[in-house]
Amino acid sequence: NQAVHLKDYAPVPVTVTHVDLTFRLDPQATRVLARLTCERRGPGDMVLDGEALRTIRVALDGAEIAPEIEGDRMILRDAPDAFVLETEVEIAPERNTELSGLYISGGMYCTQCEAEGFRRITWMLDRPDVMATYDVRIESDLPVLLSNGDEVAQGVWRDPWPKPTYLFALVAGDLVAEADTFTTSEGREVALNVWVRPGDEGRTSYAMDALKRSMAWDERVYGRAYDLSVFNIVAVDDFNMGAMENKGLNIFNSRYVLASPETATDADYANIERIVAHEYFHNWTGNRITCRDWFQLCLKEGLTVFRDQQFMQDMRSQAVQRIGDVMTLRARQFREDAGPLAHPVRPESFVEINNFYTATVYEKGAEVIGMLRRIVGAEGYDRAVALYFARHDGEACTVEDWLACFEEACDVDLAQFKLWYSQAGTPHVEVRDSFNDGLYRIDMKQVVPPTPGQPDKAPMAIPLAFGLLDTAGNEIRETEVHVMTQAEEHLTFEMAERPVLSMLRGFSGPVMLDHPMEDVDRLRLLAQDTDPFCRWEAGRRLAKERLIAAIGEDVALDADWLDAVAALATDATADPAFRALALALPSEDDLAGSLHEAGVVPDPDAIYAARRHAQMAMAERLSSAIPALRDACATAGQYDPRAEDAGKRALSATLLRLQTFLDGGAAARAAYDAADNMTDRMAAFACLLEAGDESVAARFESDWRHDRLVMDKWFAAQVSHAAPRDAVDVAKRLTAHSLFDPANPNRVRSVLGALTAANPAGFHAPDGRGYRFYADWLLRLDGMNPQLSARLSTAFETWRRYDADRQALISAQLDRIAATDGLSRDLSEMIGRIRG
Ligand code: B3K
Ligand code: ZN
Repeated sequence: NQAVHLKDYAPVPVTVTHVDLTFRLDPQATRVLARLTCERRGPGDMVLDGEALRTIRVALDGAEIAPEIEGDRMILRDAPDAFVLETEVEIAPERNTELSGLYISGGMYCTQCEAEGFRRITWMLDRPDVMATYDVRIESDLPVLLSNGDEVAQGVWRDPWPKPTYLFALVAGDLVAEADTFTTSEGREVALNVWVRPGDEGRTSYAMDALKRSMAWDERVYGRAYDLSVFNIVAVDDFNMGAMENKGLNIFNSRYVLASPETATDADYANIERIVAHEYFHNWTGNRITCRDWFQLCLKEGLTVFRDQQFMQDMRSQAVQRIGDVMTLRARQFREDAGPLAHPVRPESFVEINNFYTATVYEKGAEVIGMLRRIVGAEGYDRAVALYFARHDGEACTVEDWLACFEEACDVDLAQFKLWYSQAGTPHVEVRDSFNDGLYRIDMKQVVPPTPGQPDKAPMAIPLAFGLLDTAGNEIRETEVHVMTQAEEHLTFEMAERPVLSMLRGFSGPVMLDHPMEDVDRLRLLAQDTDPFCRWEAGRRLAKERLIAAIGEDVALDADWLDAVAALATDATADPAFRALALALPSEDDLAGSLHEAGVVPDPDAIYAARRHAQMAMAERLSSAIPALRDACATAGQYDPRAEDAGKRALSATLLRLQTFLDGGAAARAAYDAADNMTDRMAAFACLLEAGDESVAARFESDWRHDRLVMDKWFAAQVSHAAPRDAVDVAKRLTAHSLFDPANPNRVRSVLGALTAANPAGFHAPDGRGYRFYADWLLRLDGMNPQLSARLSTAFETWRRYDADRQALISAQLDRIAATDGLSRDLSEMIGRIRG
């Protein structure tokens, strides 16, 4: 298992400019005939990639040749300057359990080629800097035959836009579509289709609506219009990730397409909106301008996540969206950055590239774009991005190409800023402020912690947005951005009285802020800050301090804090979605991470107990108000997935959770019976599971057995809301359920992912049974689907946080996995990095 290094990048000596493919589809023996139009660009051998192919014939300019094949490579020596290489191979889509390349899901053929799946379809230069036009012919009796580009005849497709292999797609099946059209700003009529299996046709309208809004938004905000006459989306049940941006033929995990009020929650609707937008936006940031090599992955992913976040802020509430994005960043990326899997936004080496589709590349990559925009301003950003599109359309680019557009368009020097791409680890920013004799002083210090392979770090360029309030809560200095570049800096201001500092407004940089503050000042920010992120953050800090103080102790929670919580909960002028966020306590994993940062070994059971204790105190404080508050959250008329009603349902669900602490589930039972949509039903279901209701799971199952996506929720909820001492047994029992299917990644994640992500006290059972159960499954899954086992293995990335006994138990499981014969490249790289 050889590592690939960024520094070794070299362009290909012979490239492919056009690909002509014919597929004779068969589940066991699909024939793929390829004609590659090749051109020499420099001296050297042509080395093609192929994996799990049965090679039948190879010909150069029509003459059959005996190819030199070494493992997964075919080497062509002394190739002429221009030639056509023909190959014929056989593959077995039905046996493809890795879900990479061409496979079958729910009776339909589909493909997943990013990052290196195309080589499992045919011999090719399977790398993103080789961009070719494609002609595709699909031979099959199936009624719907799709590929990239425009349809020339039934089953015959031509993609005029040069693209790398990873954007290739093919779908064939018995499918039905919701069809619509969109006319671009350039006057192009585009046929839009969302393809699903018969039976699912009533559940596509939200995805279609999101697609049309995405197309309009990208024209309006980025000036980018669509460039083909058709845009197809296909929903498949078995999929390793969320979705894939193949040119003109996006393939989606069905959970991010299908929605109806009865079957999907508000969170599902929001995810559909965001992911449809994300994949669509890739058409320009990823497809038209792609990555030179896989080290540049953040060039398309960080930027496209940033764009989908902007889109969601425009479609929904800016404040709520930003807070949610920061919560995700902290929960996934800060966690990654603090452990053995920490890596730069642009990694310098990898063994298996699929292991680097991470929160760091995606979410921190998006933060880096957001910081750039803050530094150069909105107009500068627009100029730089316009230059990027104009200069690099049709090219495979690097981070350097991207930054050069900013340096030229905005006349800035980004040499220090570039460290964000190469230095891993979350910077700690320490802020101390003081007031003396009319002078207010802010002292700032930054430290970037060591990460694997990077013991010493240089100071970063960190945009710190801040504002100042007076002690009555009025803003006396509006938001300004200070770009910190030194390890230590200070700012001074002349003022009549001591102000209250609102620091890191809008979460202006992906850093950990250490800014001690008196409770009264935090309470002021919570009540009055004009920056909604800092308002929420003040409440979160207060809650975290109290929870941490309560861990392992039986301390009463102070009235000031509970009063502030109650004031927010009952503030009818504030957005219900914001109130729901402000009432939610930091997660168990968040608390464990904070304790570890502070040098304290986290105890998962004590954290669980402290959170329950705080929730009980909140419930008691709010008890008399809850029924009226929940009534005020009632929505009028039909279920509407948009943010306004979703916010009311979110607040209502938060309150129902608290009420369950008081009434043992009586209100939740009524809510379950009354629910006319899946959001309310799942909220009540969770409460009832936590209250120990014995019959609700069976009732849910008999109502929804027939529905795969709803049953995923049923599996996940039971594990998530089990009492910690039962969680592993519940998970075990569910993996033995007749509807548990290890070949379906969604179903696997709904049990194994829920155990580690949503029930940490259960997973970390002191006797190690959670670790053993989990490791057994990683090994079993690895033989079928290495991308899935490798992804799931990240549950162990926090193992060094825990006590010596737990570390020994986990370490034994990691050793056992590492010692297993035939481990995939994916999982063995992950386990190696996690063990450190
Ligand atoms: N580009 C794909 C992710 C591919 C993951 C390959 N293991 C989806 C996305 O980010 O839009
Ligand atoms: Zn993406």
